Amino acid sequence: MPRSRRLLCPERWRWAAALFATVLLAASAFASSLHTSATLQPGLDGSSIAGYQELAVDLGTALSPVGSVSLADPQPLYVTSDGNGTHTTSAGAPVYGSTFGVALDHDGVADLIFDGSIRCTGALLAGGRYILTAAHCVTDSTGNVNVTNVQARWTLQSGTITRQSNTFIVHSSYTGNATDGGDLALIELATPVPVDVPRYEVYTGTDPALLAQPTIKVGYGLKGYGGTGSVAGSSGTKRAGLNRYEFDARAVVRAFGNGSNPFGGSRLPDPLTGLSYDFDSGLAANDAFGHFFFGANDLGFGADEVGAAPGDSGGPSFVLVNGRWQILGITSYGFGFKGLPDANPGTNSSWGEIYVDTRPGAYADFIAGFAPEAVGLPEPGTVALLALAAVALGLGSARRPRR
Ligand SMILES: [Ca+2]
Ligand SMILES: [Ca+2]
Repeated sequence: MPRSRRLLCPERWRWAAALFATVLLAASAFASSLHTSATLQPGLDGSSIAGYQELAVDLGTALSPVGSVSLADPQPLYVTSDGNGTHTTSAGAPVYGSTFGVALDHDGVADLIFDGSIRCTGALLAGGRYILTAAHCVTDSTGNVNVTNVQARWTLQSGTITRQSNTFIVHSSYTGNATDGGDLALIELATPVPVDVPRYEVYTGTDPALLAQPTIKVGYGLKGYGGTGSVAGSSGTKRAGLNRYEFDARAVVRAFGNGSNPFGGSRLPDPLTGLSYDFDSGLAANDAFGHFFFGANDLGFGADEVGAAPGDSGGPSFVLVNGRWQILGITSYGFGFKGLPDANPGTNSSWGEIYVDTRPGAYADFIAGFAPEAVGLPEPGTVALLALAAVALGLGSARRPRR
């Protein structure tokens, strides 16, 4: 008889194992609560959500073709912008607690610098070994990895933590054109970052009402003002603001392409692999969805409204799910127009533009292969320990003959 099973037979070992399992579960519960019990602090602006109403994301593909529209070229985006230089964040100061009742601890959102020069944003996933970002941050236009190194930086109240990595895992469906969908990648870290860096889970559900909840977008991209757009050379400061998804990206791309991809892509994105939002000024004239799609009139979050700009790419949009902030989208690309509703014609992160985020929950199986804890599955080590504890408690098939 194997020694391990013999050891587990006596009753005293069962009690010891039960105690061990209890301590294990308690420790695990404590660990997972560390980042949700942060002291609530005032939100960035603390202002109310202007014009917020309960909506559902339109999950259908029934948007009418928009006909002939002068689209500005899409731009793979890299951060978040709004009023010029506003919405900055501070380490150790969770945001929007007064708005949502639960503040977002954004300290786990990393500033990513590839090969010393290209900036994107990423979110540390539960488990502490992987950073979720956009595929276009690490690939060329054919989808092949074209960077060799990244420095990830998290700024905490206690100081700055950096990690280098040269391991990039791009989703196999990514073609190199963000408008095709599949724009997500993982950065693998050789060692987990310290547990005082917050880490996040991905929302894997598709409840239309939840997909349409206000999201907090976080990124290190260019600053700017919605009336004019982004300001070159101004990235590197972490900002956070609000927006909300209104449509499945497939429906939007299809409508603007009158049935096919209008951006030089090779396909329409798969259903619900992306989500789309517009950047509202609060005026009907700049309401992009309201302009093109009958009934889609929503004027945004007023001073809290943000759009994405270069440097925000890969950055997370968080949604509140049962009291926890989870990642609903990651910044992928946007496009403007050569006239209204675009406040400053061209794709330049001005009001009246439309953006598309990847929905990582659509790629839960991919993520689970690396960071299972991030999609609600126990990490492998925990599975092994819990299985051991279950066997110890006599819950396992201890009498099953060994092969
Ligand atoms: Ca709108
Ligand atoms: Ca524009």
